[in-house]
Amino acid sequence: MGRRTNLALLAALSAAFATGWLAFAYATAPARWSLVLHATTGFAILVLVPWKSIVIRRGVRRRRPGRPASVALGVLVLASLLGGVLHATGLLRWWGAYTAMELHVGAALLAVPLAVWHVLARPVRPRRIDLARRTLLRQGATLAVAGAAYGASEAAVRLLRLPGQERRFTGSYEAGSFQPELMPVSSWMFDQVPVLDPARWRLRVSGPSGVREWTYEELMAYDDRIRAVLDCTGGFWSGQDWSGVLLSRLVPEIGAGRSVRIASHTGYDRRFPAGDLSRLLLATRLGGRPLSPEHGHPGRLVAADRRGFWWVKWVVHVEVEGLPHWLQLPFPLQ
Ligand code: HEM
Ligand code: HEM
Ligand SMILES: Nc1nc2c(c(=O)[nH]1)N[C@H]1C(S)=C(S)[C@@H](COP(=O)(O)O)O[C@H]1N2
Ligand SMILES: [Mo]
Repeated sequence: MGRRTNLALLAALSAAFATGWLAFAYATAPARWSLVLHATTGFAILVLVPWKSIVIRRGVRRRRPGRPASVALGVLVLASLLGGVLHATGLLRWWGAYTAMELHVGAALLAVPLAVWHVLARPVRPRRIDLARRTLLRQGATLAVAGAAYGASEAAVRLLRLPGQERRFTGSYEAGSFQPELMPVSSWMFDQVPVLDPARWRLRVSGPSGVREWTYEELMAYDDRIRAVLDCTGGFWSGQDWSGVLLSRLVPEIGAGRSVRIASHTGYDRRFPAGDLSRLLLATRLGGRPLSPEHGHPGRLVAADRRGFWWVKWVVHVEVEGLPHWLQLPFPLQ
């Protein structure tokens, strides 16, 4: 019994972790489906709590070494669950300088090494009987109860008109749309805002056909416009009017299979497929005004339909490469 509870917990925990990141990878419909699975597997952990508490009581009596680490794991998983629910309901969206979503993901990340240790230090061997019909039915029932709990939580958010009803399909909340001075400023993790001198700044465009350096003034002469939503994985979205120059004007025709790496002054970078160039804007203006340092002055990328972490700020380099675009970490490290 305890064994199967632990295995079910392992499955739910892994699924919640994977689907959370999957949702972060999209700014389109798959984000919604990932989040339905995510919330369901997240709630499944709560459904398993009564059974797990039996395992815990037994384990605590045995006084196994490393018990504080198991307790810390419990605290972090519960903190993550709480952060997720606070974000989704909108009951508490900020905790000091951090959003509930940042705490949600931060606690989950901290829990990973403890969870790996816990499973290695208290191994549970799967048995053939775990695939028996009765067991699968029980796991299915756990998922069904979790799904119902999620459905009920979404219904409650609407019925009680909690702020969560305003969320976009990615779970993000609107902030400062078409009011650039109210648009939140965000970094993926640790990047600091550099202040760059536009007179000395250059945009270096390089590829097989050579290198061309553009000045700020030259780029400001363009007025390609895009209205787009920046949807930050930190939990906010903001619609704005951006203008600047489409990358397809700066980069000569390149074959499919090639990719374009957009790099920041800070070293932060993302790689895009060649086919995206005509939809990627190197923005020099937000709402008709030059960018502020925080929003990427002198130039930042606008990548409509991609999550905020693709919108590289303080761009200094556009580099055509022979590498396929998917040959990069799915998320930045900086
Ligand atoms: C949400 C995730 C989990 C939390 C918060 C958690 C927490 C705990 C705690 C507090 C204990 C009792 C103290 C101790 O023995 O250190 C414990 C025991 C145990 N856990 Fe977990 N656990 C989790 C998931 C898992 C998973 C995924 C497995 C294995 C696949 C597992 C296997 C065990 C085992 C075998 C014991 C010892 C039972 C005994 O000695 O009688 N746990 N867990
Ligand atoms: C310990 C692992 C995790 C658990 C147990 C968990 C569980 C949950 C729960 C219960 C919710 C609330 C759902 C609702 O009430 O609608 C939630 C929301 C959310 N989680 Fe997680 N989560 C975990 C890790 C992650 C990670 C690693 C990410 C992203 C990388 C993530 C992204 C999200 C997002 C975007 C939401 C908001 C969904 C919405 O507002 O509709 N989660 N999570
Ligand atoms: N160089 C650089 N560009 C970056 C980031 C970063 O950390 N470094 N963060 C990204 C993330 S996660 C988001 S959501 C947007 C935020 O843009 P904003 O500050 O203009 O709202 O910038 C993106 N561009
Ligand atoms: Mo972000």
